[in-house]
Amino acid sequence: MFSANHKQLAILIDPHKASNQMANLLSLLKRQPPHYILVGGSMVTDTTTSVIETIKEQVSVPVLLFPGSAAQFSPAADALMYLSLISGRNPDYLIGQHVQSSLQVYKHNMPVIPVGYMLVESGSLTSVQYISNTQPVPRTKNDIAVATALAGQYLGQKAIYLEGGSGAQLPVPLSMITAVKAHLSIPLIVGGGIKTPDAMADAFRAGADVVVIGNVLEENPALYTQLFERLALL
Ligand code: 1GP
Repeated sequence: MFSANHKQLAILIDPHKASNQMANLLSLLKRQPPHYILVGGSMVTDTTTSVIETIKEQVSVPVLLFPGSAAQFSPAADALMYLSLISGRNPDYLIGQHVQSSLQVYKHNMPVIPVGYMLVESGSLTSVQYISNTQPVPRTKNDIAVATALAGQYLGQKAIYLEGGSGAQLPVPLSMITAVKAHLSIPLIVGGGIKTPDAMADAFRAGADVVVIGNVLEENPALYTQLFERLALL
């Protein structure tokens, strides 16, 4: 699904925070669709399926579940990002949540994309760090990031996600993106704290195959048009 051959933009919608702004954002996404829409977040909500259905009524792109836990499974999505939190040492996010959701995946014949998910220190404590009870990779330790990403690839992950955390103060360091990308043969996803077209372009130039943007569009949906137009110039 994800490609290491061309630059792709993914928009993250957190159903827990979905507000009136979502309608504005969806009308922009309908006009100029991104490559993917991710749906998920740290909190469980009963609106995940209805948010996915609303998105799918309006925008014809793959909608991928990006769950914070097994409880966020929804059969309405097109595929499930099966995240292993490989930067952490919490077995619940390495196998426990997967065991809880796998029978649902089977029952609904849901396509899964195994993703090695790596939290990277981003200036302050993030929700995902707090909720997952794991330590992020230190932002100056590119060697640890590379070793972790390679381990994920060798374990069979189909993509690596370098994550600063939603609303991160600082995005993933560009030198870390470049170092990790240089060692991988699977696609590299980067997200967390990317708030401007320039920051998106920098992440792509550093080596990201997919850039994920969420939080800033909840505050300012109109920024999407600038992101889309900037992507076309890369
Ligand atoms: C979070 O990487 C995504 O999981 C997107 O982050 O919400 O900060 O854009 P933002």
